[in-house]
Amino acid sequence: MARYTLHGMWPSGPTYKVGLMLRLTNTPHDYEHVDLRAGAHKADAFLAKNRYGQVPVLEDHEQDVCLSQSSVILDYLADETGQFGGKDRADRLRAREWQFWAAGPLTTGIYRTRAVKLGLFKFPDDVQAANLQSALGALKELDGLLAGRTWLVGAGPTIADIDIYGIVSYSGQAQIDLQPFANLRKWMDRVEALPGFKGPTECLPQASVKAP
Ligand SMILES: N[C@@H](CCC(=O)N[C@@H](CS)C(=O)NCC(=O)O)C(=O)O
Repeated sequence: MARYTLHGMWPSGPTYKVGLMLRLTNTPHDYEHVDLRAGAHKADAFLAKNRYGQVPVLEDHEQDVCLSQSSVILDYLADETGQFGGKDRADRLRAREWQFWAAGPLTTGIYRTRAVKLGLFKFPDDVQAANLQSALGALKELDGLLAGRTWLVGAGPTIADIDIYGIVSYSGQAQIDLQPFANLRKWMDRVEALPGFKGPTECLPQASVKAP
């Protein structure tokens, strides 16, 4: 058995963030598909791993811990793998700032707009319009903050880049045009050039898989 098991579902953006981190750090792991449609995430066995009844969950069999919340999982894996954690504590705290920032209107705006476009959710028209405005406002802010920067924190890629890429990369499925955001598009190209990179539609298996 691999040290880690990622419990998730392939269309899930937060699961993708963790899958991407595991790929970029070349970390062997088992993958356990959680059938949300069948309610597997609300069954006692899953709730014992994650009280919130959501994917993703990362199980570390060596340390006997189960973690939820994709941003926390990335933080944990940065420590455990020694990769993408920044060069010092100040970098890590900056990365955490970005992750908390991204959990606001960027996440709500993009993921909810995408869910509507994919027919997974319905919102009243005014709520849908507000979600789109949230996404566009946050994307504009991000694009401005990326001016003159290669990565979000310091001189190299960190969990902040992986986390935020795992949100912004669903803009296409949300039918949000990134053309006006040139800094953002160049930064996305840099993330996509990292060794081991896989995009949101190819990173996660559609069924459970054991590590080779
Ligand atoms: N803040 C969480 C969000 C996780 C989340 O929303 N997961 C969704 C799938 S994308 C889920 O499990 N939804 C089922 C539910 O909430 O009942 C994270 O970043 O991990």
